[in-house]
Amino acid sequence: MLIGFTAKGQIKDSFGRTIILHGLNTAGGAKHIPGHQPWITEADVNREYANFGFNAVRYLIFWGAIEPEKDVYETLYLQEVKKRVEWYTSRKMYVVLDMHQDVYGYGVGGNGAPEWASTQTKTQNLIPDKWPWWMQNLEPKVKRSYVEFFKYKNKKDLQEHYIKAWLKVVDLFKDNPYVIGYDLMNEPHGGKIVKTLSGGFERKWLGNFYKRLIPAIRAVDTTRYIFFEPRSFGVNFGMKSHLKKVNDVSVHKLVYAPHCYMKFVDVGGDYKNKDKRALGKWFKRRDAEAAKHESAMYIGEYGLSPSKKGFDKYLQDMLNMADASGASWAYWSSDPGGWGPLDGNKNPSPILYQILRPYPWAVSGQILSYQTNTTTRVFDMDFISDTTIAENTIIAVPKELFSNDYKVIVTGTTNYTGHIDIASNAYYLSVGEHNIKVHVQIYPVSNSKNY
Ligand code: 9MR
Repeated sequence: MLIGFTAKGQIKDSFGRTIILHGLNTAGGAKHIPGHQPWITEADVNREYANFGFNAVRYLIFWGAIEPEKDVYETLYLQEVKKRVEWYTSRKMYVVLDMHQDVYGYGVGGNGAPEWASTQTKTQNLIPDKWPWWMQNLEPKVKRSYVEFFKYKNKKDLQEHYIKAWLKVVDLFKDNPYVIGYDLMNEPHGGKIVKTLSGGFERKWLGNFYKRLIPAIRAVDTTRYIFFEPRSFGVNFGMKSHLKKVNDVSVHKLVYAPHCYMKFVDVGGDYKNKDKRALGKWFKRRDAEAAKHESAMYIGEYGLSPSKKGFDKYLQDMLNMADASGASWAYWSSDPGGWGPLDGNKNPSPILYQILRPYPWAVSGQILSYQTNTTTRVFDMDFISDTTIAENTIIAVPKELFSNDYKVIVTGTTNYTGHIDIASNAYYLSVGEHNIKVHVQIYPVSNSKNY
């Protein structure tokens, strides 16, 4: 039994509605290209909103793109980010800004930190390219860069510049209510393997880094959510995180944002029963950690190749567990082809139909539970109404799945009005009775295209 999400924190929008985020990471392809912008056009964003029923994006940004030379800030880059962020927020989609990095940074063969933020060492490329990419974290020059950054003591300017880069971003978005939060650092890694795996990295270096970064952001923005991640190595697979309780400053608006990549995704074969058990364990651990941090949970990344046997079953199990936990999520990633929900020609891939499902986009009240029956595609949700919130409750109903209309049954009250929003295909519901338990059921009509 997972810890119900009412026992953890919740994400609320500016109207006080409880929101669940479903969307894509956009985009891995931005890491190494000039300009560092993702592949998307505004029409692609609109398709996510109108056809796929996504209400959110995890948008990748890079310290190295913001401050490519020490003390030189690329305002053009930030303006281009802003333009694209507004493609989402003008549609009332929520944006999580993710300060991305893998393998530390550009100076040591990774992405994220600017070149100037690494000490070059003579040791070069001991790790073969054919190994999983994250094994590059074992390169001595990569390890040393992480240690210099997180140890702080001797190279304080690294973290100070990282914080300053964040503040440039915060300054740009702090008045946009649909920018829901800042994901402080993608997949933090401690460099030293033993220190990382045994918990020392999270307990000291990472925790202390958050203690510097969170107050710096709060000094200028007390409204956005701050998304923070545990270490990635091992925790992505389901190991325990050692991060001490993370505290906010003056407000409590934190979201726990771990990633889920089970071993079979990264280094194993097909999806089997034992993987389902491991997945269950991942959720149990992450749920307990979210409760400890008094934070809602956002699975900032999960994903796999559709060529893996059992990928569909895996995604169903994964998303059923996410619904049971009340966790928000972002699929890795939107990049067309490969793992993407769209193929290289931007046509739906088999991934798309597994990750689309109805969900509570925004609820005027307290969500008690929601789930989708993956065989019948029937969606059920219970919530307690709150009429002090004037905005509609919105339930996402992806048009790509429920193309020829759908039916809704509301029980628990007769005092309500509801309609289907033409632009998004979502169901808009307004309940007139306060503090009562409302049940909503949504089911596709029999001739729906993909049903
Ligand atoms: O999918 C990405 C792969 O193509 C890249 O080679 C790799 C290194 O840049 O990054 C992969 O994306 C990862 C993301 O950046 C962080 N979390 C895990 C993702 C999948 O491995």
